[in-house]
Amino acid sequence: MRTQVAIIGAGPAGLLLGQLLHQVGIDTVILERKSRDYVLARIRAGVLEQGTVGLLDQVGASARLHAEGLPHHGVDLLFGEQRHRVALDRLTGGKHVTIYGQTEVTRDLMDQRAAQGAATIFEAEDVEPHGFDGAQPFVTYREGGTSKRLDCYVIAGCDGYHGISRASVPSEALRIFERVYPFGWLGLLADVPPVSDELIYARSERGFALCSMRSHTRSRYYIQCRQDEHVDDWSDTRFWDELRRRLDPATAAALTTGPSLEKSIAPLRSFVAEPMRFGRLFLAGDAAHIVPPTGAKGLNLAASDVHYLFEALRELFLDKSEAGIDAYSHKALARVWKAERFSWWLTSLMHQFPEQSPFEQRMQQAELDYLVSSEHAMAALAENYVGLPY
Ligand code: FAS
Ligand code: PHB
Repeated sequence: MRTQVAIIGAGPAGLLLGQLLHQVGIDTVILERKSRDYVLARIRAGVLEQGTVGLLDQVGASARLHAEGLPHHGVDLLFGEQRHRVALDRLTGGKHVTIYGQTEVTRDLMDQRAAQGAATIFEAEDVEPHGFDGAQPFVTYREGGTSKRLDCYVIAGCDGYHGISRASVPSEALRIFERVYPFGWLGLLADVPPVSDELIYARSERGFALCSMRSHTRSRYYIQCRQDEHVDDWSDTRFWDELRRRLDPATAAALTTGPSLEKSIAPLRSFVAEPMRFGRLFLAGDAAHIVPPTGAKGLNLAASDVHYLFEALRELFLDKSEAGIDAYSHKALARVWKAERFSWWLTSLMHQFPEQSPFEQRMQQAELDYLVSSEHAMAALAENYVGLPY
């Protein structure tokens, strides 16, 4: 089999890239190691920047998002039992974010791709990129036990942090930058109404908590937990009790609890692999970088990478110019590092660090007090939260 662009991974990055390329007549095949249902069962991000919404508009996969997504014009910071609203729209000249689960973004893109007859091979086993340092790259894989080969002109590695693409690059060609945080996030999804109309990021002596949502009837909550915690040690009751302890009394009293639909623990790390291009292999999304979810940047960075990569590949195939692909890594990394900084900063500000000195505790508190007392500081937070320009 032959295609122009072989895409490894059917997460948001791979699917969005596939649809952008398909729309301008560039042939793609997506190879995904899991089943469609497995991919859709993952509970991940919930906040979309306007740039991400714009890309979904561009590929015509945003009808449900506009019908069901929730525009949010502010977020709350909670500390010292006080809630402080960050007025995103007022501080950014009218920008906002949209609450719409990554699961639904993935579903919409999968459904559109299937309806348009573009090729996605699910449950592709042992996917492996080859020859990307030369002019005839190809990908091997097994489908239903049969070994197959996909010849292509370019390979897009959209296979996430644990994928094969970055792992296939010689280690001497990679520069890795990483910070692993000494805690994780225990997340719970439940069909209960959200405790507030907007998200609440809470810093308490017991640890961080986040009150988020998927709709007016489905809530998503997180509490900071130790790295060595096991989700089986957290009954729903224990989770709800701990969440209440990390909120102010009025918010805790307003909390509606119920049985969990999903509960999981995610590790937190900041990670960047440079560069994001190796000959004819291009990395996009979590395959190249990871952010702690505090800043709601993971999914949105995947989208901006895909925007840059799509423009580069369109130039390559339609204008026969390599200027775009030569500039891709530098252009994508410029935005990646700004989002890494914001995510690291907000994580460092809002979480309890086990080895934190009393001085560092005071620095956190002073920074929060300064933040909510300064229009300029709040504007800086807001412009990063809604998403820096592409
Ligand atoms: P993805 O990991 O989503 O997709 C990669 C795809 O490649 C997967 O479907 C995988 O099955 C496939 N794949 C992997 N190896 C392969 C191989 N060898 N062959 C073929 N296919 C292969 N971000 C937020 O903004 N907010 C959050 O709350 C949040 N929570 C998260 C919780 C968890 C547990 C994780 C892991 C991430 C979370 N993220 C969150 C970040 C997340 O949303 C990512 O940024 C987003 O999924 C990035 O999309 P992709 O780059 O497409 O990678
Ligand atoms: C979520 O709803 O899953 C979510 C929202 C905001 C974040 C992280 C996760 O910063």
